[in-house]
Amino acid sequence: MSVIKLKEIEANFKELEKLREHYVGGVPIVALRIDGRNFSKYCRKLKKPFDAKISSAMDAASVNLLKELTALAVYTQSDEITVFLNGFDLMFSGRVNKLLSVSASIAAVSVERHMQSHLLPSFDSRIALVGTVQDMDDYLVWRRLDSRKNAVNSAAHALAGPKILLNKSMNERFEILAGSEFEKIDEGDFNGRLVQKFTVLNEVGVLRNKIEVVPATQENTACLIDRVTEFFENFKFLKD
Ligand SMILES: Nc1nc2c(ncn2[C@@H]2O[C@H](COP(=O)(O)OP(=O)(O)OP(=O)(O)O)[C@@H](O)[C@H]2O)c(=O)[nH]1
Ligand SMILES: [Mg+2]
Repeated sequence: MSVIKLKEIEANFKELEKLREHYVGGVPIVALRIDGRNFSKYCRKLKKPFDAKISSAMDAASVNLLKELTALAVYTQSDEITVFLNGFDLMFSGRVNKLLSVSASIAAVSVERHMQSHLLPSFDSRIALVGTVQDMDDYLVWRRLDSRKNAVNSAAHALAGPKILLNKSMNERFEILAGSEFEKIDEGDFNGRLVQKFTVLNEVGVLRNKIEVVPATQENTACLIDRVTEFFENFKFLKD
């Protein structure tokens, strides 16, 4: 094949790839939501309803995503992770394909490195232009409610089994937990967890980054939203 023909082929396929390339950005908050694929199978041998090892694997994956994607914050519950990004300063110039594929692969490698299951976990990843910091607050309300629903369902399922739960409302499922070891579900399992980065002064007066994983309680979520609001005030100031 001639060099000219090869160049033509290359240009053609590059153009076809470019047609499927999309870019995002232009709003304060962009979110990547990454979810374990078929995790009911991956977690089959784990403790029900809450397994500390898979939770810490999800936390480790969240920390890696926060670092690798220079995220504002990360939220995790069950087999899902939401990465909140600064929509004005996105990696890969906001290329959707890159953001989705890189985030899903970081999650899969991090989880398996922690679990050492010798299985093959994978994740899907989706992207949303969330909008303002207020919208990020609403997004967290939505995911935290989903976490509570998941937690109550899993605990009731582990206690009573699927047959008894048939046609039971959320409140009735909650009632099943009364008097059991799940009457008071751990805050991190109930609400999910927030992963956040702080800048702190160390003993010798040098600024250092510190990463913290905390339960996504109402109070911790409100603190995070305040911090992100402050971040954007300073970010605007730096840009002006
Ligand atoms: N045993 C155990 N399983 C867990 C734990 N956390 C998450 N899981 C499993 O992960 C699943 C997550 O739910 P989904 O994401 O809806 O289900 P999925 O099987 O991953 O299905 P797809 O996401 O559609 O591929 C739960 O149904 C559980 O089976 C845990 O702490 N212990
Ligand atoms: Mg899943």
